[in-house]
Amino acid sequence: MKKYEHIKKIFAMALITSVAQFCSNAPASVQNSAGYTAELSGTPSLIVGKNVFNIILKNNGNPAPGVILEVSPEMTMGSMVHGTPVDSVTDHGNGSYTVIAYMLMPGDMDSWTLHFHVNGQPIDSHIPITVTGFMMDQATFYGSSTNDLYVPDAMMPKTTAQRPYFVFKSAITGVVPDQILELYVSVRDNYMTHLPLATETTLTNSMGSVTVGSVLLNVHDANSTPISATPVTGKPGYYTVTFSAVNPAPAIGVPLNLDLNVTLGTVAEQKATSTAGGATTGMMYY
Ligand SMILES: [Cu+2]
Repeated sequence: MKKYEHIKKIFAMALITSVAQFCSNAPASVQNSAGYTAELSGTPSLIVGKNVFNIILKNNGNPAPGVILEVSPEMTMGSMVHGTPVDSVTDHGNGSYTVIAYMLMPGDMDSWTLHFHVNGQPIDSHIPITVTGFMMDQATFYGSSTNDLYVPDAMMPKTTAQRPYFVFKSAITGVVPDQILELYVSVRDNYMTHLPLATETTLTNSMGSVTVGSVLLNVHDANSTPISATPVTGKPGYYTVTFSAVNPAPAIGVPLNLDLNVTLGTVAEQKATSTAGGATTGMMYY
């Protein structure tokens, strides 16, 4: 699939997601995409952070390529349900679809489940999954400006909260000291919808919507020198940092420090590591 088609698809899926959310609470109006079934290919070990896995989609038992497949990992925490960032779903043309999803937190099969939509309609298949790993496998930041007050649950539009931003490792390439770290940064639009954080991403807030004007992500090297990450062209939400003898990478498993500055509309803000404000340097395992 060509890159731009891929990106168009992600935006199409985002629209479908927002429609589907309203439908899911009104069972009488839900049309199922009958006949479709989804299953996991193999038994992937899913972790907090980046996951790449394959879904086999069938229609009445036959491979079902060529549809818009939306994959939604959902976590149930008490009375609250939330999703997680899904970067892409790639159709291989033979009924197999590769999913890149970033899991926010660990959980057992009672808490995490994969749900699916085909061409915007839910299907009956859902797959309980187990996610291992640690909260420190990602870094979380929060906004506090009025522009960053968002509506977590579309069914409760009067309830607002401070918007979270999530940073994940995507890839580490090259040999020490010339290593390139690729990060994926996602921002929550509501509990179920997460978007890549990039210039011109439009977010829903308590006043309507607001557009990301700029993103500055600093990654601290082993000497605590901040290096500003570079957005990856054509891959919204992805940023790279180049370590070198001058800017050495931390050792694997040692915390990586970062800070995140985002302009929403015209309001620039350095994001904090808790909703109470204060600390601005986030931490995750390298
Ligand atoms: Cu959770």
